[in-house]
Amino acid sequence: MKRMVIVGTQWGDEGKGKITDYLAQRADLVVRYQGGNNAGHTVVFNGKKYSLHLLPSGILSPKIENVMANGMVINPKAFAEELAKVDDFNLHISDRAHVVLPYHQELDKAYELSKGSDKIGTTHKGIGPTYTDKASRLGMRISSFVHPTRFKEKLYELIEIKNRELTLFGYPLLDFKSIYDEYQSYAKLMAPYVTDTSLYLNQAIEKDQKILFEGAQGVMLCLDHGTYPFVTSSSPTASSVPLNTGVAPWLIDGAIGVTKAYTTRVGSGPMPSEIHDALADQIRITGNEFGTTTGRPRRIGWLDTVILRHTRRVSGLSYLAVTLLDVLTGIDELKIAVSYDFNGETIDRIPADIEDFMDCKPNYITVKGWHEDITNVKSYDDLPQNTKNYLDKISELVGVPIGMFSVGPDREQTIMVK
Ligand code: 2SA
Ligand code: MG
Repeated sequence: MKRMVIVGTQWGDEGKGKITDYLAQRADLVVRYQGGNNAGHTVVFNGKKYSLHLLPSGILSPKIENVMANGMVINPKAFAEELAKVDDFNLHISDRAHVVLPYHQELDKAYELSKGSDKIGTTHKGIGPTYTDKASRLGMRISSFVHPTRFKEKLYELIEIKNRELTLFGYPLLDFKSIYDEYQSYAKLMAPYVTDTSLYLNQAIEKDQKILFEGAQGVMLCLDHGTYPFVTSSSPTASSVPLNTGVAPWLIDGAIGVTKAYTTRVGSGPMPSEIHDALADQIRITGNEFGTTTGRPRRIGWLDTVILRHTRRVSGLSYLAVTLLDVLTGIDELKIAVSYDFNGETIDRIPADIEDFMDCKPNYITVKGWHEDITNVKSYDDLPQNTKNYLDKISELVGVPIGMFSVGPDREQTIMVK
């Protein structure tokens, strides 16, 4: 399969960066297609740990062409900071992606504050307001941002409008001149990389090149198919790739569903299989479950296959890559959610209304855990029988084969299942 999508099947942080990095060894291009610097992808390269937020996970390899496609929202300041940390890379930025500007971050905070206890728990990176402006036709495309004169004109007009909005929230007014002066330098830095990436991708496809489309966040955070309103403002599904990159749907071969061996969530919103006991703390520490972008502790829960079947339906999944399997070592019994009890009815779907989803209580099955150290296994056959049983059970319940699993952060700890 030449053109595959890496999809987070839960609420993000499934280890997509690690899986992308592993598969990128055999890819020609790595493409980010949605979100912005709300993402946090940890990649270990030559023994050094990198936290990527905006740049695609192939950026550390000089052999790979990296694309930031039209579906992304790009914060120029964050871009400049991240670019300074890498060298010897190939990068192409879509002229149709949208720019995150300082007022987007201010408005992100203002909206959250005004929601009080119902706040989403966003990353405060201005992602929602930038996509809102894109839909309201008040956004700024990268093409205008890097243009020698249009950026100044458009920014001036937009700041006038946005200052009115900030005034309503009692926020200080933004100063056009200082933002323009600062952002102009980022525009100069970005300009050489800007191109029509749909054209570029379609040319790569004509040359039969191998492409990985790297999702950020996870399907449960999808604006359409996730736990609305506790979602991000883009679609992390495989089905969003054609729109967000300008590539025909039938030119994409399949999707790899990256699934954590348990469940985590950062930010507010329901999570039926959440656990709060000492075991949750143990998993959080062992799995280093703290946000890459914000450092927030992640909420912990059992694996929930209602969610994974939902993800399979709404996104499409060819096979699963089960990550962080080693974190479950030493737990006597593992629970897996297989359906929900919803007002006395057993259901296998996610209700659309968040109030109904909050009423869903998971029904679990219990499987035996394992105590053997699995961090050095080199194949599926090397795994203890109970670990194999756990993986087999997940595959059976989700109806998708397990193609890969990982038992640690290093490349050698990601293993293909033959
Ligand atoms: P936003 O900022 O508008 O996208 O927030 C809306 C919701 O989406 C969640 N969200 C995430 N959840 C998990 N991981 C994300 N990326 C970072 C990471 C997060 C971090 O990889 O660790 O460092 O805290 C991510 N990005 C957005 C967010 O929590 C809200 O629930
Ligand atoms: Mg992450």
